[in-house]
Amino acid sequence: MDDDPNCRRDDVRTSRRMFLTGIGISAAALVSLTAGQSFDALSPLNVFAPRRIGQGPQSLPVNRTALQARVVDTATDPNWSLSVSNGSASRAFSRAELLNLTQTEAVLAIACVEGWSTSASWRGVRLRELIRTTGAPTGSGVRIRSLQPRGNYRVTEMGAEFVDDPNTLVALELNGETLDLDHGYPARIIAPGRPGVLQTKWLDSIEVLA
Ligand SMILES: Nc1nc2c(c(=O)[nH]1)N[C@H]1C(S)=C(S)[C@@H](COP(=O)(O)O)O[C@H]1N2
Ligand SMILES: [Mo]
Repeated sequence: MDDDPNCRRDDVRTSRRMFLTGIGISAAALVSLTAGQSFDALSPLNVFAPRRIGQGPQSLPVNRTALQARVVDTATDPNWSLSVSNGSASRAFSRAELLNLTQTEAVLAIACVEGWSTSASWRGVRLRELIRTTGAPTGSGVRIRSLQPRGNYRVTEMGAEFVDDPNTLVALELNGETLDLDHGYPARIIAPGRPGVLQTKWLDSIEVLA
């Protein structure tokens, strides 16, 4: 039976067809992944690769790099701190101080309108616990600012339903490592069920809304 030549030919044809189908699928996936990209003159070599799923740092795509967002200097400043304020009550947390607070881990997806969605393991401080240090009660909304000097995603607001979610984090680590600069180092927001555009990277301040 094993030596039946017809049988072998069939097997060869079948696997060749499967192989070609596989190529068709990956080419289509690549086109749909890259179709919405804009090519930034700032980093002509770096724009294509990072957005392919799994090809960015820490196995996660990057929509806008730290270089493109012009945050490299401010985000790597050793004197960086995250300002958390609630009216006149205000505190500043260095990265080391944030790491000293209770850390929570959550597997959450980033879903970008450009057409990709990737899950990752995030670790950091619960947003609701962080704002509690300024006396903010549950049910508070916040305004979140990025270090990014300009652009659409530098300021976002988050309603209490997301702030109070125990998996909404000020993330400091991604997939078991220090957050990569392109993923929002020194700290970023990650919350369940929010569009990617609201998962603010390179945090500067969090302000409790009255
Ligand atoms: N400050 C800032 N945060 C940002 C963005 C940005 O351009 N600036 N892009 C957002 C968008 S559109 C997405 S999809 C996610 C992508 O996160 P990642 O690059 O870590 O994968 O970050 C979000 N956070
Ligand atoms: Mo996005």
